[in-house]
Amino acid sequence: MIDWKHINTYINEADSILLTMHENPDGDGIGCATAMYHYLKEIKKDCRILNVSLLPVEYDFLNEGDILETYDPDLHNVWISTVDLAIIFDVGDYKRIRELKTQIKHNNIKTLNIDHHPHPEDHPFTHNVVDLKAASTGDMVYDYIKTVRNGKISKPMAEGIYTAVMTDTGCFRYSNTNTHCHDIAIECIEVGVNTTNIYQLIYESSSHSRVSLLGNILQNIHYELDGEFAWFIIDQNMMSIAKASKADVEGFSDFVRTIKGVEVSMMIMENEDQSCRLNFRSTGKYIINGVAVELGGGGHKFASGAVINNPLDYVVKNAVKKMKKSILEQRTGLA
Ligand SMILES: [Mn+2]
Repeated sequence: MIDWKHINTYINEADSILLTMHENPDGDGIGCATAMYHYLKEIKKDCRILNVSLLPVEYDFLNEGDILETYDPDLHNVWISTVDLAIIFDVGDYKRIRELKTQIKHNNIKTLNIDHHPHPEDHPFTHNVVDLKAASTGDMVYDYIKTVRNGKISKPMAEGIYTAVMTDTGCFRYSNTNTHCHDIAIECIEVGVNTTNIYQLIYESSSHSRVSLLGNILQNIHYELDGEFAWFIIDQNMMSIAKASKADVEGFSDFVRTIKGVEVSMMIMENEDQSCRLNFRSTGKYIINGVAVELGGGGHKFASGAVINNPLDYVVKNAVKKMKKSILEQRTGLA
């Protein structure tokens, strides 16, 4: 059990608090940050949410009052120099906050990591709060707020928490979904969160570019190991033909994983700078974060990823080979 009362002392001691989450943030990171922001404002803390990436448009509804800011050294470095504590949500790997990490170090700011991804024993944080069993980091932020604050959570907090839990459980469908997720959802509905609206804003707002890119990908899925392993490539050429942006590919690996017979899906995406982003999803039969770690990334047992500074051809060959080997080894273990 996490001792949230004790963790609260770190937050109480700080007057000025920076909230952040991994680059290319998803609903969990964004929802945690806004929920915590509304709580910290309520207890009169000086606080700001900064992220190195632009906010994906589908999460605009959480950005009332422009509280989700994209980090800009000219705009923010003076304020950051006054910060006492940085709370980092859902980061998975500390380097994924990019330049903010440099600023935090430069200003000697204490860090509180709140995450449901594994971190090494020799983690770089002042305080490391990890719950691997939590379906989302949003579950943890909810637990914190419920411990330190009386009554039901407020609606602005609930909108962030609901978004976090909904997106990280694939709308309460993935194997990580538990009674706690549903209990949280009940409270969110009770305080007035419009769950249908949030669902539609996030999942029923595909751009034409996204659909066009998806169409291209679906024509070119590679099936291996009797169809249990499905992988696909997105290169820069496909991106430009579809006029797609990075945010347009979110959820593609989840989609490919839903194909009948597929146990593991893998996306290999070529970034603008020629590095490659890998995404792995598993239905639960095979553990896939081992391969992600081998390739320099990390994540959960059944949802993980990596960024590799190698050309696409090399990454495809290497990642496909490693994943096939891992699945075959696990098959032997299962037999
Ligand atoms: Mn998460």
